[in-house]
Amino acid sequence: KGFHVAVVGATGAVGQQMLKTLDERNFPIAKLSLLASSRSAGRSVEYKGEKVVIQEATPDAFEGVDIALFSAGGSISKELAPEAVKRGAVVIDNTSAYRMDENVPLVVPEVNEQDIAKHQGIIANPNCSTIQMVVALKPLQEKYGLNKVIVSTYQAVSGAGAKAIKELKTQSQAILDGNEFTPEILPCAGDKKHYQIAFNAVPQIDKFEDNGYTFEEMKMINETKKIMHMPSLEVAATCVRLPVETGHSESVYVELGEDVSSVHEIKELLSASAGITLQDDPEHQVYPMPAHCVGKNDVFVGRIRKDLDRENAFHMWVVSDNLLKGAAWNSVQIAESLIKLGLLN
Ligand code: A2P
Ligand code: 11C
Repeated sequence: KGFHVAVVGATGAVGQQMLKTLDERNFPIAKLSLLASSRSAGRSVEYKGEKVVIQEATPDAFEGVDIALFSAGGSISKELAPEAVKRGAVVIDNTSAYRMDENVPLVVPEVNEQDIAKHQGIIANPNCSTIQMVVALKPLQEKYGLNKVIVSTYQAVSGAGAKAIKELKTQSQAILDGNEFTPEILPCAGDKKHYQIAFNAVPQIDKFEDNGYTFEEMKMINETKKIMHMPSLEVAATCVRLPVETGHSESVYVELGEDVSSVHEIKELLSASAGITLQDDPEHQVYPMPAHCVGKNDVFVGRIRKDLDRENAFHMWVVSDNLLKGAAWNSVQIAESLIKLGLLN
């Protein structure tokens, strides 16, 4: 049996990875609707060797759809996700539009798969930098308890979409050629000023909130508490954009509910946990790096070491492909869980 699947934002950086992931997983698709803006309507994209014509995303395009994977920006999700639900689809939304809504489960299958059962039509896929961190935190929470997390991120431009990838490339080339250029997209397409990303590090991802944190930082803080069912977990984040095309990296400081008996025990725990690959061998210079994680579904963890001052604290380095586990793969995993849990008609 197959399902009618719609991909909204099919031409985007995440949408393209969704198609690749659906294909690789051999997802049971009876019919595939690829939706984007009117600019792309009529163009065609290949799926499993067959041409699929892109349609404009309109309410009626969701007629008969069973599962709709949204990744076309928050305003499109706000406008069209309810229309899809009205027509009987289950929406898996990869934008921030509904994540903090009480009636919407926010799901990372390795962490809180059972929350899917509470859905009322929409299931939210968390922010990419949140997902890879909570995958690494979950086994620690279960075994030792968690008191506090402080994360600093080193994020790739593909998190900001296809236009940001292009900006990094053209800007890098302009600098190498000694040509002038005008930053237009990063750090945040909707903000007033734009800065050079090539050969730079920019401590702003998304807009600033009134408390001095950026929206990306607040997403990491609030989403982590919701996914882990730990409203009082102490979390702080600093999010930085780097001239990396794909693969977010994070330095994570963790305070556990008990003293760390040995780093070896933490390494064993993480390497045996779902969705995690441990790459941690300082003697042989083995640690995760974005260039090595691109195209892989797992979350890679390394550089695990005890804090030198606090007995219950340690540090780790967490890397993952932000377009896969951070977006497309996590969304398709949610869809697979829906089927596995018998939650699709
Ligand atoms: P399009 O290519 O037609 O503009 P990215 O995150 O890589 O920038 O991709 C954004 C995705 O969202 C693209 O697939 C884009 O389609 C889609 N999109 C943008 N605006 C709209 C819109 N008004 N309606 C439907 N899809 C949209
Ligand atoms: C970035 N984390 O790297 C963002 C992209 O809320 O789904 C993901 C935005 C989101 O720019």
